[in-house]
Amino acid sequence: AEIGRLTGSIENLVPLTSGQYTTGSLILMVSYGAHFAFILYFIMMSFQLAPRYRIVPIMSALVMASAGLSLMREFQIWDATYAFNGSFYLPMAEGQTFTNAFRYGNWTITVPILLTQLAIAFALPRPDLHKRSIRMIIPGVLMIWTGLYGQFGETGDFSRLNLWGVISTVFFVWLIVEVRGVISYAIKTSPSELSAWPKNIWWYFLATWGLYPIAYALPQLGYTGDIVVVRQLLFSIADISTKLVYGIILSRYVLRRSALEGYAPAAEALEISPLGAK
Ligand code: RET
Repeated sequence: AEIGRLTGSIENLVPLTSGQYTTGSLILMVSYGAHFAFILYFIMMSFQLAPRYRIVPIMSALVMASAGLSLMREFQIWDATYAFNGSFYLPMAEGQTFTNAFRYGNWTITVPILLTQLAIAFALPRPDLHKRSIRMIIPGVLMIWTGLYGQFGETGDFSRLNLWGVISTVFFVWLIVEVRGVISYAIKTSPSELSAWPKNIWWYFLATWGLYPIAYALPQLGYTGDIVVVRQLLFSIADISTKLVYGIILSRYVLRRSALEGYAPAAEALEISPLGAK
């Protein structure tokens, strides 16, 4: 257990029952499977959109590939970390350790994409698009890196976890203010039929991005197998919500917007048979 503490992940400290081990494997497997499956969905979706919005689902496809690979890696190290001793799954039995740090590394790629995607979906004009995106990306990346550093403290006395958690939260609040700026622009400029969308996306953003700090803080409730599994579950729910479902929502928004702005997709996309059309 002393060596486990040095690894900075509670996964390396507690034995799991076979139910907990299998549930953890399942959660990670479903997560990467879902992300990979939706790559194709988002690519196909792009064909239905006006050219200026096509990049929105394409960015989701990139996020799916990147997150899918990272989650597959988490699945593999989960698998390699635990060894069955006849009654329990013991961590580090073969010297392999678990870490959630790869997740944070992956967010460094996906979070800037997700934020830029929002600004493009809401059709910010050029100079604003760049300025606003960068203003969201800077606090976003600082939030992740301070949290990455802090999460190694989850096996200590929690002072490092909490200090860097608070610093990261300051950047999160700054990010929220910047995102609100983009949402306010979208409320003003969305076609009136779609004016409810930015407001709903705002609440959806807060509810789903807010799951990550809960997962970060969870080890403070105790070093138990249930906490280990519940945290992987929370991360997975958050991942599927902030990337996959978020991508679907933004794609649906730009699909409607394409139509309202006069874009007519090709006949086959509307499922009109060339023979039936007069
Ligand atoms: C940390 C550290 C503790 C404090 C806060 C955090 C916030 C993390 C967030 C992450 C979002 C990640 C996304 C990934 C998608 O690929 C870093 C856990 C506030 C909000 C959306």
